[in-house]
Amino acid sequence: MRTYRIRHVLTALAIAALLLPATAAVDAQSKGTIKIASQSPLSGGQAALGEGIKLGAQLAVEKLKGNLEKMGYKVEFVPFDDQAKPDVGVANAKNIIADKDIMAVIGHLNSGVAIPSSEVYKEVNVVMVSPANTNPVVTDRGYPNVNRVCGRDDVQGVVGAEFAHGTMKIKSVAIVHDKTQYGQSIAEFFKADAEKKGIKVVAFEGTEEKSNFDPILTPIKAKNPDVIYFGGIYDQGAPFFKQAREKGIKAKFMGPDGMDSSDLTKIAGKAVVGMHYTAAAGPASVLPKAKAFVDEFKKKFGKNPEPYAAEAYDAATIAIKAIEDVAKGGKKVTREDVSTAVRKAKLSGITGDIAFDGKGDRLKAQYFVLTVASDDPSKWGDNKIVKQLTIAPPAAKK
Ligand code: ABU
Repeated sequence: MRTYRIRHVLTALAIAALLLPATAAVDAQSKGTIKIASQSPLSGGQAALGEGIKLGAQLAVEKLKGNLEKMGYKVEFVPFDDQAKPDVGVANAKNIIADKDIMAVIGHLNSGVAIPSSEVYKEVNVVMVSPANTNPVVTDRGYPNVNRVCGRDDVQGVVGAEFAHGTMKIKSVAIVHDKTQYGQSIAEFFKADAEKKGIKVVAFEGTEEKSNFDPILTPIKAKNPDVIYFGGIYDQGAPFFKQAREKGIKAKFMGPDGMDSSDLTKIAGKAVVGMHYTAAAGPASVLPKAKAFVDEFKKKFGKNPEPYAAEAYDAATIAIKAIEDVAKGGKKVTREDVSTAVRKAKLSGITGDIAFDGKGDRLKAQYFVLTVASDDPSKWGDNKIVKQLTIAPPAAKK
């Protein structure tokens, strides 16, 4: 009788032991998987900024996924490498929309990649929150699923021209761009406003050349402009400026936020010390609420966050909170509902207050003019802010 009882109890305990963990596991993931993707260049010459975007988004997902997990979701972060190439971004975007668990994309770095990729996201309403894409077309298409937490080039170009005219007092400029949707467009915005202010544009030229800039620099040297402005990204701008100095060109150097990476000084060294560049987002080192982020980023990844990493953190935070809001209602989480929730989101983020207008532009974006302070890449965060502005996006054209 006693043996029977013991056996009975042991059997019951064994069944409970088998059932309990299984039940707990089902509870933790019973609602399925939610994935948040990033797209940015993780290989090639622009990987410094692209990796920063990935890591900023990853940090936010890791820190903030707890509430969704408590609700029964498994949360995953899935980074994609767009290689700064439009065709690769679009191919990744097709894979992203095919994975029905992906509810949001944080990206891209390059507007020329974000614009065609977001045409794909739009097909199924996957929300994109961009940390870095500044070309006006990104949001001017009026897509309900496309948003950005950074500023716009039609404002950034004017901020640069205003600084060149009002502060630097320049009389002439040579403008070179990289022929991309971003680089050519920011160069055109800068040019239009510089001309309006009476600055003489002595050259305006596009190039895809990456290493030998002599054919472009020789005629520019002959024209002896006060400033050379490069509309593009640092991986091309850095060797361009380095060769300009090596050639004995005395002009001051300027560029847009595409120059905003520690790799600019890693490649160009002393040639770019003292150059001015505009930024369409705040340097994390001077954002009061980003201090904990900077410390945590350094501790976890062993390096400083590159520009746009903090914006990627905020972009991912908005996406996670929007998913949470949809899930809280007890409804099935759909891409459409997440997209709607992101557009209505209000976040007191590490880069400041974020809310979007009807087109997905940040209501009050920050713009900066900075001066490169040192040829030491580890001191990129110490670049001097010489101008700081908060500007609303231009009103939508009717
Ligand atoms: N805005 C910096 C990255 C360049 C781009 O928007 O294409």
